[in-house]
Amino acid sequence: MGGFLRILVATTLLLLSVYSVAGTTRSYEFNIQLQNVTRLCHTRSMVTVNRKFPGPHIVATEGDRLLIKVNNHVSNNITIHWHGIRQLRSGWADGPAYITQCPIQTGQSYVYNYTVVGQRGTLFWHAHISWLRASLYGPLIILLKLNVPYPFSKPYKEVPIIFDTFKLKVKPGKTYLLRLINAALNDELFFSIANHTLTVVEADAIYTKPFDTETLILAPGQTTNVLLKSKPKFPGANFVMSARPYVTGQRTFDNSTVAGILEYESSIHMKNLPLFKPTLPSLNDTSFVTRFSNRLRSLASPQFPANVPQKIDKHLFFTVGLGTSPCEKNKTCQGPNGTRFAASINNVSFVQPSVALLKSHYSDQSNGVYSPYFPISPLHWFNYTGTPPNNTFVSNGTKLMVLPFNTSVELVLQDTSILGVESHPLHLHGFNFFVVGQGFGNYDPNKDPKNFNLVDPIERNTVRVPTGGWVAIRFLADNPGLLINARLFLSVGIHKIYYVFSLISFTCGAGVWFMHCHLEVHTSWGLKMAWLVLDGELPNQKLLPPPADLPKC
Ligand SMILES: *[C@@H]1O[C@H](CO)[C@@H](O)[C@H](O)[C@H]1NC(C)=O
Ligand SMILES: *[C@@H]1O[C@H](CO)[C@@H](O)[C@H](O)[C@H]1NC(C)=O
Ligand SMILES: *[C@@H]1O[C@H](CO)[C@@H](O)[C@H](O)[C@H]1NC(C)=O
Ligand SMILES: *[C@@H]1O[C@H](CO)[C@@H](O)[C@H](O)[C@H]1NC(C)=O
Ligand SMILES: *[C@@H]1O[C@H](CO)[C@@H](O)[C@H](O)[C@H]1NC(C)=O
Ligand SMILES: *[C@@H]1O[C@H](CO)[C@@H](O)[C@H](O)[C@H]1NC(C)=O
Ligand SMILES: *[C@@H]1O[C@H](CO)[C@@H](O)[C@H](O)[C@H]1NC(C)=O
Ligand SMILES: *[C@@H]1O[C@H](CO)[C@@H](O)[C@H](O)[C@H]1NC(C)=O
Ligand SMILES: *[C@@H]1O[C@H](CO)[C@@H](O)[C@H](O)[C@H]1NC(C)=O
Ligand SMILES: *[C@@H]1O[C@H](CO)[C@@H](O)[C@H](O)[C@H]1NC(C)=O
Ligand SMILES: *[C@@H]1O[C@H](CO)[C@@H](O)[C@H](O)[C@H]1NC(C)=O
Ligand SMILES: *[C@@H]1O[C@H](CO)[C@@H](O)[C@H](O)[C@H]1NC(C)=O
Ligand SMILES: [Cu+2]
Repeated sequence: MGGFLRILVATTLLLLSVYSVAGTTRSYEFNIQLQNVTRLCHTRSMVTVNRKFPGPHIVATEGDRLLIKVNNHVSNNITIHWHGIRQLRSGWADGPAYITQCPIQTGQSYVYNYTVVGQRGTLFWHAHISWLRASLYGPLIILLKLNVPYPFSKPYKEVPIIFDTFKLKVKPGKTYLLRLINAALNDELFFSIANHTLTVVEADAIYTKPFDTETLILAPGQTTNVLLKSKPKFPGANFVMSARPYVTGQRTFDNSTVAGILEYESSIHMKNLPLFKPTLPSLNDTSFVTRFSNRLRSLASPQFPANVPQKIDKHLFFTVGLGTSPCEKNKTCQGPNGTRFAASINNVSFVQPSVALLKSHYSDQSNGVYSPYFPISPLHWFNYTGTPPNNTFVSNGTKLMVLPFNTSVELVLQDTSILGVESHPLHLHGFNFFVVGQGFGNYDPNKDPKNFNLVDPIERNTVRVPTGGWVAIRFLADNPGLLINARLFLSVGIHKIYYVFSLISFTCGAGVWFMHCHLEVHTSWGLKMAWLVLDGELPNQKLLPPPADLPKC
């Protein structure tokens, strides 16, 4: 990456100015403070944003720049992640601690500065360091540009629902858009409203082909927009809205049912109305979950196309699952036979570095911080979902998968049976991906690709690796970079070609994008890795320089 002269052909400089005319700047201030919060009869002191729990709503319109100033007034280190935001060229604002930034330490501030490009819908924000997202989270809602309609009829009202606090009062004969966010630490959730059918229209801020269902399933990190049509007339009843976990592995879980109430507004005040409760699938109803996942399809309309990569440059196969590490001396560990619980991807349990990976790459100081050789497949074949190997130990390291700009990737994520099969919601930062196939047992590279959906697969940022199964995803590694809208390009009619002579200095940009299980317990055991996507050739395919206030380690 030394200093040498490169000749670049750039056809896009003018386009950049076309893009930058859009949007306004919206500023928010997050004061990280302790607050006593009472939940389920217990008062606890919690780390909060602006003494609110859940935290404030961030609302932006597609094309806006967001400036969110985070002031840390607590003793914990803090970072905030904008879950699902692509962060084109602004990787410094992504948030995972020691991946794209050092933590904001006590008394320090950092301004997250990014533009929302080509995205609209429901996302959320949360802390991305240790377990702090337990209390630091809130909705992030991207509104459509003025005069751009929804691809479904306009709802009467929109309601964000994060499962711990929800009460809903509706009028008869109206359509409501519910923005459902699963911000739980460790629980996938079923959700249902008694006597009401819901129409799914969006998942992870991507429009879906609408479909009706009584029950939804959301993994931690997933969001879903649904339309709720209220009954045409006052029903003379109240309806329970329930959320309850879907459980696969053997670990302990919170088996309680969170309930809210759907009430109808009425001119007459009525007491002792009957209360109806929904019937939820059983805690381990994997066949419901599979059917539901298979029904999710991208809208794939001319306006909102599904640009599924058709030609693949890089085929990758990652096992994901649990394992063990030796217990440190003089410690007691909870794992089997006195070992320590661990989790890994391709048998590499991620070791968190003590400096931020993005900065160490950018300043060419990555020696000894990470290895660029993340394995493209497991080192040894084993029957991934059959009888597990006797040796459950994992290896460990800080390894990155390096991709040249614009690599099209197909990644198969395979669950393992080591210490038991379990569903793992994998979240990829910096990208949406298409879920082209899934199944149970071991992935078969000869048979399974024949059944891939390359037409209208669901596009999302978090996908469940089925318990004892596999999922195949595809994405284009175009980040850092700016999406070039070809139609806009033609309609604006710019045909100038710029020859840019640029001296590449000793610094070199990239995107460093975290990928991890969104069950916090598995992340803490090491079920995580990072991708390093190199800058492209064009000026607008490069990471911008780090902001001056980027925290230091
Ligand atoms: C929380 O409650 C404790 C005990 O009542 C009190 O000492 C503390 O000042 C309270 N903290 C806040 C931030 O209100
Ligand atoms: C936000 O980032 C943009 C693009 O790098 C920059 O021009 C602008 O000055 C930044 N704003 C603040 C307040 O840091
Ligand atoms: C709600 O559903 C229950 C069970 O299916 C049914 O018995 C009841 O009549 C329904 N009530 C209303 C108000 O729709
Ligand atoms: C939830 O777990 C507790 C304790 O393990 C148990 O007593 C209770 O029966 C469980 N409840 C349900 C609904 O499974
Ligand atoms: C689900 O749980 C029930 C009750 O605990 C059990 O009888 C059943 O075998 C389980 N099903 C699966 C597929 O694990
Ligand atoms: C472990 O504990 C023993 C006895 O308490 C002590 O002598 C020894 O130094 C400890 N070892 C380490 C590595 O801390
Ligand atoms: C624990 O030890 C027993 C006996 O040595 C062995 O059979 C078993 O496989 C071990 N379990 C794990 C998870 O290593
Ligand atoms: C893997 O294990 C499963 C379940 O025990 C078994 O049905 C299958 O035949 C095994 N596959 C291979 C290739 O050994
Ligand atoms: C595990 O250990 C048992 C007993 O030592 C042995 O019979 C078996 O073949 C081993 N399994 C594997 C997969 O290596
Ligand atoms: C994982 O790596 C450890 C340490 O190198 C090794 O002992 C173990 O056999 C490996 N497991 C698998 C499934 O490859
Ligand atoms: C990495 O693996 C080695 C060898 O098993 C172990 O001693 C060490 O504690 C592990 N490091 C971490 C951070 O888990
Ligand atoms: C906070 O982060 C800094 C920089 O990485 C680190 O040196 C320090 O130990 C951390 N403090 C806590 C309480 O984790
Ligand atoms: Cu997991």
